[in-house]
Amino acid sequence: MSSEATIDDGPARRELVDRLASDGFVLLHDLCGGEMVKSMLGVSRRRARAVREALGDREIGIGSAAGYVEIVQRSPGRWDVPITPQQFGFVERDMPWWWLIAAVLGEDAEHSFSGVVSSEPGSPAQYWHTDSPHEAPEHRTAHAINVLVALHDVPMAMGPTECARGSHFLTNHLGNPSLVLDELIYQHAGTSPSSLVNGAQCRVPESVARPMAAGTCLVFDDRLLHRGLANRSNTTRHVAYFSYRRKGYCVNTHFESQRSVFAEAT
Ligand SMILES: O=C(O)CCC(=O)C(=O)O
Repeated sequence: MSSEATIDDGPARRELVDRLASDGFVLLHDLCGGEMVKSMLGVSRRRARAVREALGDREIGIGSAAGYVEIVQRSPGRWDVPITPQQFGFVERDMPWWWLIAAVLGEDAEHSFSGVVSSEPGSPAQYWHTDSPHEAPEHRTAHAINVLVALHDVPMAMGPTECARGSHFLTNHLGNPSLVLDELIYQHAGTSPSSLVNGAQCRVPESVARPMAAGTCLVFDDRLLHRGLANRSNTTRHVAYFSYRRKGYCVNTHFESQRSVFAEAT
């Protein structure tokens, strides 16, 4: 896959910045070392266990508005538990991907969300979606970037994240009146790489999903069409995420609920 790379300095980094702009994603192999990954996995498992215990057997729907501050079910069996960089034990600007965030969003980029997404065995593939809307009818540079970190090896059977190459150029509902914003940012069965080019002269964006070795990072533009694939293995898949925004960008479709599992636990 052309969006894979290892990083040295200067030109290699420049190429990754350019590829993130053109493809909408890059895959960075071995970016996080074994100790870092082990520590993140430990923090993630402990936090997810505490939150799931507090949730107990209460029903929780799909999507951020139906969730809690501490947990959202993104799709059936796919749980998003927020964890701050501090809880992970990190200094934000020391993260091995920070240079890429700063190159795209600026040195004053802000952390917006982070946590772990855990997909249970049997959880189905998500519908294709974006994470936030375009800001203007013309194509602008990214306003938000996500970093997904494989916390263990994620073979295809465990359902890595799939990306539609270059689709961030096509998800602009402000420039294309045939697109419905809610069908892009909230998961919707009718949204797919081919639905973006319905009736248009351009090619359907290529769908790309690759196995991820522990410590590999997938970095993608918030406006890119992507989805978590089905977990067909017998083990829960854990992927940490770190989301960043350009200073001043404040649209939040990610965590819309105000209620706490701990406040409501009896
Ligand atoms: O689980 C994944 O691989 C991606 C999750 C995701 O894109 C989401 O829940 O918005």
